[in-house]
Amino acid sequence: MTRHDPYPSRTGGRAQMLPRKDPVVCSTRSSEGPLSPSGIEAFERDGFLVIDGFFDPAETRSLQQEASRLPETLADSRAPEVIFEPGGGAVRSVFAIHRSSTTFAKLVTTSRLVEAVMQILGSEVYVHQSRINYKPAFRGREFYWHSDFETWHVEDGMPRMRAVSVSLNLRENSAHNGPLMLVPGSHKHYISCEGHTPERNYEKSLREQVCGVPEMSILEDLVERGGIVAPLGPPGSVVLFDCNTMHGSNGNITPWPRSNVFLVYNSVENALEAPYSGQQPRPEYIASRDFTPIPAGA
Ligand code: 6CS
Ligand code: FE
Repeated sequence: MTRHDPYPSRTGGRAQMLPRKDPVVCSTRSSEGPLSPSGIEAFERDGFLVIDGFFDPAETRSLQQEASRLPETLADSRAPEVIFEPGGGAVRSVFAIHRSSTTFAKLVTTSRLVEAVMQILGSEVYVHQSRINYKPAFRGREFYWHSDFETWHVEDGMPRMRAVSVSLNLRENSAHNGPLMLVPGSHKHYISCEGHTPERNYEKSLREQVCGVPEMSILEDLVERGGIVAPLGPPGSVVLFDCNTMHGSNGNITPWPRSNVFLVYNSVENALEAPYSGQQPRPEYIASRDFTPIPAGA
């Protein structure tokens, strides 16, 4: 029997905008946790919430140091978790940082972070993915517009929209160095993409995304409705965003790196299944299949 796909994409059909079928905030715990009612309301409406000064300067500095050290310890061994910029030697991303570093292992269990995510998702959570995006000075390339959920559904078998991403600034995000841009309200639509997923797509997509890219007329429509927001701010600020919020970022030709830590929490009630592409699952360092909940209050 073929499995019903609530969010078809890259199935050879035409690009289209479909309605979201899942709640953005699960009401069961939405009043219990560190987020205020207006914060929850903004997250539900816009698909993201910015919290300035979430980590203090000392905490952020130690995370920044660990982030600069990480590629040196891993790059020599040609670890697959280290992704390089297209056509260059600069490190673009390092994946599974909570597995290779005790500092980041501790970071993912930060209780006020986990509690905020649990408040939104209404259940216990586990870490689906973690990475640092370095967006290096002069050579950091763009991240084209995409919904993370579209990839996680098609390539990792994430069944429903019930995951939250955390982007933590390790460096100042200014208007110049390719800050994260989000489209408010876009999370309420599922953008089904054209084409089919090539085998081992991640070997290319993590450097430059070609597949799972929304059609331009649909992007135009989303931006006409919601506009574009680029939260700017000093190191230590955090953006919580829904797994289906349309986002991207420009390249960085400035002398200032725009590094950020990216952590994805998925509901334990939304554990990964077989990828909807029908292909082999992506490796564990990109999409974890260890669904052990993070202990609350760690
Ligand atoms: O393929 C992925 O899972 C990742 N790719 C992008 C461009 N963003 C989210 C996610 O980290
Ligand atoms: Fe993304």
